[in-house]
Amino acid sequence: MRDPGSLRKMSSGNDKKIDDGDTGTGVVTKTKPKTKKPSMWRVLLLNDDYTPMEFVVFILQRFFAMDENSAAQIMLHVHQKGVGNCGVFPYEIAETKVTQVIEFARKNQHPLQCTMEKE
Ligand code: TYC
Repeated sequence: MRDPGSLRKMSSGNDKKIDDGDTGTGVVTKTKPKTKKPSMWRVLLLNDDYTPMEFVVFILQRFFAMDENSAAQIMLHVHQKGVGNCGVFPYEIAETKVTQVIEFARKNQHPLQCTMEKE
């Protein structure tokens, strides 16, 4: 006898149910999801000897939505260790932030460098 209810219980999510007749059993095949979650990218700030500390704190507040304390903490970390994490974003957002930071630094004649790496 047909029992569509049991077919429903056999599968989930991405399963395709193929009714193979009237036996009440089904063949379940897996299909790959057609969308992938975007890979995430870490935006990094690099230390240099010339960019003023206050400018770096301002950058972190303006482009990474940090409060002044978090921004100062990250800035000091970069100052001491040479590199620091500003946040992790989907590729295009990370790329935009890197561009904005570098452009803003250049406009203010600071050599600040910002880059990104796959998480
Ligand atoms: N090292 C800089 C100074 O002493 C400060 C600085 C911090 C520069 C972080 C860049 O990403 C940076 N003025």
